[in-house]
Amino acid sequence: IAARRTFIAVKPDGVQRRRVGEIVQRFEKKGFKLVGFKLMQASKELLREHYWEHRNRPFYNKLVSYMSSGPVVAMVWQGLDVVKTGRKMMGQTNPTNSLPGTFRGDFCVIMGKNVIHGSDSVESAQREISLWFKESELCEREGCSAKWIYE
Ligand code: DAT
Ligand code: MG
Repeated sequence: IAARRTFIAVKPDGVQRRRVGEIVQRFEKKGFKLVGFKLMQASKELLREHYWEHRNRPFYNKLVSYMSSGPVVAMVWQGLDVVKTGRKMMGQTNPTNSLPGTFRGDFCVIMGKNVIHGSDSVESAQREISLWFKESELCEREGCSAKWIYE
């Protein structure tokens, strides 16, 4: 079941620009299940760890500052192939290359303020979920609509 979970975060610009509702709505409409959700001011320490793979990139410090410039909404979504589909729903890293219909294609213009984060693989999803959430904060439950979404 862990392979069916992804970590999604609405970045500070997305929260300030009131895109939380629509992002949640699109994941819900698609058929994914919300199992974790919190509004929080992320510490630089957490963000440095979160973006550890980019630690040697020139944009790393700016990225960590941007991500700590206001609260983020951290979420865990569950469903079949949710990591891959979540990335498709997000669009490309650079909003210029993101198609309309994707969050980045619809909501933003530059890479440095690209509204949303989503795990890029099942392994990063597992790492990011355990970094941002305690096990007790995740609500596993039987979804009443599952039989209408899955065979
Ligand atoms: P993604 O968020 O699509 O997974 P990533 O993991 O490669 O992209 O990079 C993390 C974030 O860092 C990305 O959302 C925006 C920023 N970023 C990436 N590449 C950048 C670059 N070349 N210049 C400035 N910011 C960049
Ligand atoms: Mg990434």
